[in-house]
Amino acid sequence: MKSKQQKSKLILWGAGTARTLRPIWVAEELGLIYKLNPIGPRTGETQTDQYTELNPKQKVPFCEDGDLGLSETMAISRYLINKYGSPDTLQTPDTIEGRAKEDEWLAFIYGELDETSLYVMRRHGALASIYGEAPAAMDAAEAYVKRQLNVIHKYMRGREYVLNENFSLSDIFLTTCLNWVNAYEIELESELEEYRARIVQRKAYIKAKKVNQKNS
Ligand SMILES: N[C@@H](CCC(=O)N[C@@H](CS)C(=O)NCC(=O)O)C(=O)O
Repeated sequence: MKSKQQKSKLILWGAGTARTLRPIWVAEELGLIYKLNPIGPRTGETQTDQYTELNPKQKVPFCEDGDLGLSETMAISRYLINKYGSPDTLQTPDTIEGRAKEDEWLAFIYGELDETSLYVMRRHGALASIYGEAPAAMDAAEAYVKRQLNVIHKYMRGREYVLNENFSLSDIFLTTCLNWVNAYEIELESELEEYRARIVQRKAYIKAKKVNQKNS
């Protein structure tokens, strides 16, 4: 595979979570050479002076590429695609309208499914000893997940990928969220489960999943 990457200066930080999987998956789709520092959240590894200097948010994932340091799953993934993507691998849509549709779905999947509902369930479920018990928030977040899934289910009917004919970053975000939904044993409509099951057969996903397990 022809790659725009000359010499590997790419370092990805973080492993073991749905969010750390995303930039690793993107890097695998792009065929990039990278070093993974598989630090995990809540292990103390994000709190060291060295890491805090790199990422004052003390969170994973984080990416270094030469002089550039980047946090935020979406920013890292988009950067890698914009810098190293190609028509053979992954690309940002090339029209303003296409990019707007990608923004729309990424914002919806990340904002509504990930942060507003699935992560709330994680914080007040498995991580309740840190973030506190909140049964009402858990119930509301689960109901909210189901509402967002209904929207996605209707939209995805008859579609191969989120953005029409091309596999894109939106599919990476959606699939990682659908995996998360499965892990919480929330029922998925059969079309969405079929979509998820199809996407997770991608070679790059299988490799990324293995790499991301390093620290879990
Ligand atoms: N908005 C950030 C969220 C990153 C995030 O919250 N990461 C979690 C792991 S999934 C973390 O590092 N938690 C450690 C902490 O909050 O101390 C992104 O999308 O990258």
